[in-house]
Amino acid sequence: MTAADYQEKIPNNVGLHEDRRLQRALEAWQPSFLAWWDAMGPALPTRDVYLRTAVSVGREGWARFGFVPMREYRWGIFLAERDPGRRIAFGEHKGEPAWEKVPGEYRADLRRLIVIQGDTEPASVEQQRYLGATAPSLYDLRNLFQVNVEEGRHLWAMVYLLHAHFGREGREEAEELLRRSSGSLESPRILGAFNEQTPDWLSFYMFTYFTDRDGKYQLGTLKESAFDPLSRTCEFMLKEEAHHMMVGTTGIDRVVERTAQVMAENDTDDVTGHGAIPLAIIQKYLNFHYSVSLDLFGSETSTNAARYYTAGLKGRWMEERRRDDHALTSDSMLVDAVTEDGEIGQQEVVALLALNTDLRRQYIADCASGVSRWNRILESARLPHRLRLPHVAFNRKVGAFAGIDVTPDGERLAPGEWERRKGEWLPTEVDKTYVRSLMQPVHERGKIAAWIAPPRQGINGKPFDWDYVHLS
Ligand code: BYC
Ligand code: FE
Ligand code: FE
Repeated sequence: MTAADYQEKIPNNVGLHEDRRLQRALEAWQPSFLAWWDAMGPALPTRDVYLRTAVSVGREGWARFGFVPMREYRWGIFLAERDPGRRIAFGEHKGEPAWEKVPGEYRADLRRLIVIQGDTEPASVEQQRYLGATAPSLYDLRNLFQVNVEEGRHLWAMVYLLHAHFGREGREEAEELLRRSSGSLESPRILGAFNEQTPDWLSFYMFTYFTDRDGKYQLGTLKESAFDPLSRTCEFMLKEEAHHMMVGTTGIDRVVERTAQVMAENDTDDVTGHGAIPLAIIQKYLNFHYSVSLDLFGSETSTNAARYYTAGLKGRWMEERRRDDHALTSDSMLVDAVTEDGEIGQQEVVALLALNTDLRRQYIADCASGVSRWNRILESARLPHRLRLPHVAFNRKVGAFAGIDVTPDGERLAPGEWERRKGEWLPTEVDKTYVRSLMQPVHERGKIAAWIAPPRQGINGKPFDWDYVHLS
């Protein structure tokens, strides 16, 4: 049951051929998707790319690798295997069988969650559209395209749920997902970070490290959903997400490694003369991507999140490993807050209201592991410099800290000071221009740009020195 039927127009393991109406609806959406891909997807012309394609959902061999023209990528619909005995793990329906259909009373909330999730997927492809033209190597170019096609598949995953379970409204939402676009003034993408630019490869690695990681945590909570098709979809998406994390983590590793090498060899912090990226600029990019990604978790206290949880729509990270009543009506939690006299502090609230904070904290701990990793690279180069995560209140636009200005250390700034000093902490036009000046394409097999170290490993057992992408 798990292998996809590749004879079909839309590869799937959901028995699409058994539901003619749904199949026709998705087949009608497919040309819109391709038109969007042509207009908003990767701009660099290629003949074919060495890509992973999901073909099954089993533990082993769920994907196969091969050269494919990107436009012919088989974006398919895959749900993790169904557990017929699955029960709801939290909220007021705890212990009841998971739902195969959307309960009427939760239709609007579920639709909203699926639309928000679906909106981010094509947004990231749009943000990364022009990066191919400046790839530091064919290996990196291939990874960019792998991320792009999989985010395209994640869009398919959400569109499938909308078409299969939300009727006409779902079909309209599916059209809207292709109509909004990243950074547009008239119809922007829904969440802030997805309207920012990803103009260079340092931004791309930061995005895949910090913003795709929000995806990991949000998908992890939707995987707990009582709505079983959503749960199974997210479970499978998480498999692909691991590669996106790898691209970000090792991408930043390699930038830091190269910078550290130039610093150590030349005994200087100013690596610009050697075509590397100064640590100070890396830190500013980190500050930016981390803080806009923190915003993606919503407000510290949220009645939306409480409602989703009580209804069983969205759980917690690792819900089943938590040792509490999974209802959270009597527990309390300390959340970040700004006190009445304007100090950064904490406030005690009912745990149910603190779910965004709970998830954000899990995410922050995970982000910190990357920073330790990059600091180990600096350490082995015998450099005293260290990278760090800025304070949780730094540069926030959503939630308790949206109204205050603080330094990366969390110190309050006097009015006007933020405007004057933000260039110390966030990338300035000068920084961005410098980074962009380094973004010269290296599209030759086995070669790599001077601002980044080569990867330790290639893809799927292939060496770094391999023709991962055939340009046209
Ligand atoms: N920008 O009650 P609150 C991924 C809105 S990434 C703009 O705290 P809630 C991926 C909010 O909508 C994962 N607006 O919000 C990564 C609400 O509006 P209304 C994406 C924002 O609902 C890389 C109001 O402010 N998936 O997969 O508790 C590449 C009050 O907020 C923002 C999901 O997000 C923002 N940043 O939490 C590709 C999962 N934040 O109701 C893909 C689904 C909040 O007043 N989404 N607002 O009109 C959710 O679970 C929740 O909606 C949120 C927000 C966590 C996003
Ligand atoms: Fe995704
Ligand atoms: Fe992703």
